[in-house]
Amino acid sequence: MARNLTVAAAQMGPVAKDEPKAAVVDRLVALLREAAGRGSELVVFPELALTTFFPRWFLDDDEMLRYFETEMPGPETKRLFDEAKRLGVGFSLGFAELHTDDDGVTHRYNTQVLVERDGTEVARFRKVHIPGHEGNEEWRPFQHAERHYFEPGPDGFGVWWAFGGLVGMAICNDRRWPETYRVMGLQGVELILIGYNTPLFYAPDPQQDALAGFHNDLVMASGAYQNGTFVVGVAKGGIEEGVESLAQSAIYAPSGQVVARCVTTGDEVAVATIDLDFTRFYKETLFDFDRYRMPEHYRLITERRGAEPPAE
Ligand code: ING
Repeated sequence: MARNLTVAAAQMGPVAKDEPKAAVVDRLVALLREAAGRGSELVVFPELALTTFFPRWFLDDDEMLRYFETEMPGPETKRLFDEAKRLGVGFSLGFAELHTDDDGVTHRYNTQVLVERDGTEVARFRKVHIPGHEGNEEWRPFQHAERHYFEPGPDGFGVWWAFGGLVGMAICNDRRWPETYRVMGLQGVELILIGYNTPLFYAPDPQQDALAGFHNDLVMASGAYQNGTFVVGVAKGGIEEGVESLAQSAIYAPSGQVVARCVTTGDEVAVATIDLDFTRFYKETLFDFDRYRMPEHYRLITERRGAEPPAE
């Protein structure tokens, strides 16, 4: 019996530094409505979807805080939540979160929220791998100062029953690390939702620039294949405040194949109806963890890996 789910990659083009949040929310609502009109039940928005990618500058606290949300939904984003509920569509949304914990400590996270079709919040994921640098590095044509703005999420990678299956989340740089997929794979994940903002110029090693699209597909397709899960990767792309970022949002099957892909660098919806039971063709054959990768195998592999080099 198929467990069909129609998902949409809701890619965004650039968000200008001074673009009013109301105008950005208008764009998100338009993408949501287009996706719903094409039968989507779950719409995936990019990382930091509400604002320009502000870590490209080194801002002082006052300037920075304008880009953070103290509540989600808040006064400016509530209409996105209301419209999704009215349409009976769920979504995931990336945003900069100012969170005060039970001890009264305020944290700054790069966050993605998952909302079900009835409007209930399923979960919040806070980005684990915070890339870039902490200080203002004058040698760079633009900053990637995420480590100045965000602290790593404290909860790692979880999975949740939603949309008829086991759903997990990751954000941008998380998608490059194998642990991201494996930790969720070991929890049986069937669908991973990822937003990203990826500049095409990588200052520490510009040789990688020409491989940006290849590396993007490589990590999400292999993460999908090696863990028997669907992966949805959604960009905020195009030339944003003078910085060109990768688009190429796509939906990947557990086979590693691309099921649907955006073809522009702007606001664009790519939709696919996926069968979550298709994951079983990989989870119950090639990648049957219980059969082929028992816990003791990990001990053997790690013990061998620690071997010392032979004495000179
Ligand atoms: N962005 C980038 C990413 O991992 C980056 C950081 C840029 C890595 C360019 C490599 C090359 O896609 C975020 N926001 O994590």
